[in-house]
Amino acid sequence: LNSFDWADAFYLEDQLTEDERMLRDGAASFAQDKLQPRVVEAYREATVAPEIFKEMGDAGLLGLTVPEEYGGLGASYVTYGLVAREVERVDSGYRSMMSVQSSLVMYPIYAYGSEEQRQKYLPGLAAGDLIGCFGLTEPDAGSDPAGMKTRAEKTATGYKITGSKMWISNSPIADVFVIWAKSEAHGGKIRGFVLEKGMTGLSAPKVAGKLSLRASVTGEIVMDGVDVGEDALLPGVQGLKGPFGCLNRARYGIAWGVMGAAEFCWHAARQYGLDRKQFDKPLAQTQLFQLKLANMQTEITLGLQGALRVGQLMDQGRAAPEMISLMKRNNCGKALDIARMSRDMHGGNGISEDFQIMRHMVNLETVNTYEGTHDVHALILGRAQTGLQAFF
Ligand code: TGC
Ligand code: FAD
Repeated sequence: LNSFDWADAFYLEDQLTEDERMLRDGAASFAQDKLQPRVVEAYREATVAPEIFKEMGDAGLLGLTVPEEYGGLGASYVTYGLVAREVERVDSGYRSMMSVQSSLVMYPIYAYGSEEQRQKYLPGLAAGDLIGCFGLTEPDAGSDPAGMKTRAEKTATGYKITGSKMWISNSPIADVFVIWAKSEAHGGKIRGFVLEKGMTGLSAPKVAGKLSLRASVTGEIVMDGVDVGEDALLPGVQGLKGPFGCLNRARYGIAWGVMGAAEFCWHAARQYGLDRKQFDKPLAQTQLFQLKLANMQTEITLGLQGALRVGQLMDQGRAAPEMISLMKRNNCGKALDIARMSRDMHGGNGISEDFQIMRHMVNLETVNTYEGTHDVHALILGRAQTGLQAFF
């Protein structure tokens, strides 16, 4: 009989290259040594911790897929996913900090930016000396970003940008703001601009009262007639496919990341069930407990395998956005179910910060919502198979 590894049912390890395993192991050590010891307090206190970017940069975790000449590692998308899984095994907020910087700030500057913009920003962002944020969502334009009101008006030397963005990860501590606005000079098309902290009219107040993703700071971006030069425009893209090109990458990373959070919750439930006795036997010896563990193992095994497949297709340049919607939606929804189940299986201890399950559970509520809600991704998949769009 072939052996069965309960924690790696389909031998995911065998399907990775040596480089992928090596970079993954480095990220796992970083996450456990540097992030895990601070997360419980950081979450409770909602600590703003800009120094984490520098630590991530030193560990080589920022802009992994960006070529080495700009400070990245030129690594595969599979590696990027594996790293997201290790960081989110600790906390979704830390993975969020990393994925915004990598997929939503470095990627558009690399893919759509001029050579000057690449040279100016990418090395500092890769090192974590600069912190980036990505402003697409607005108070009245979330699932429907085409409804954005932010405008770029042409001036003699560049543009004047007016509008406000809402729910922006990292914005209160950001140095570099990639923002999306409708540009009258380009027929009202959506264009990307790179703004910098300290520009007149630019501010980024923190969103207070967040009960989820508390280890990652979230803010607004207020642009009150911010004057920028022509050099702030990202020249290489126009239309919604600009921001969506970035979202494809971040959503893909999330599909892996949430499996890390789910694995944490699953392993914790298994161990708790082995350790805790009720009615004179371990909880893990009851049928209901084992059914829940089997469901968790099944969903995580399938979720990881699907994420790996999409990553390999991305590395081959063959991934379609719908594949990413399928995995982002499935894995976020399943991870949230698993976290809720694990919370229940821990009984009263499940609500304690010490057991860390409820933190993951509450974080996953955000992850299921941002980067396209669970239902919005269903509509993307529904449209792809019927040819009928049901958004409006
Ligand atoms: P639609 O007509 O479908 O498309 C408009 C144009 O965009 C192109 N496009 C894509 N291009 C590349 N990749 C994709 N995934 C693309 N999806 C669409 C499309 O080809 C078209 O191009 P063109 O040249 O023909 O104009 O647009 P729609 O307005 O009907 O869109 C509907 C919908 C629902 C699919 C879309 O708007 C959507 O996905 N909404 C969700 C919004 C969202 O995901 N927001 C995320 C904000 S960022 C964030 O949450 C960061 S959290 C990060 C963290 O902390 O980790
Ligand atoms: P809405 O779009 O108003 O949706 C509300 C509900 O209606 C959802 O259940 C949704 O599924 C449903 N719904 C919407 N449209 C339809 C429809 N046509 N049919 C059926 N149901 C529908 N954005 C950024 O740009 N940058 C960031 O860095 C960023 N970070 C974030 C960090 C956090 C902590 C959070 C919470 C959000 C962040 N976001 C960011 C914003 C995020 O992407 C949006 O919250 C998300 O896209 C949903 O938009 P909304 O909140 O306006 O909800």
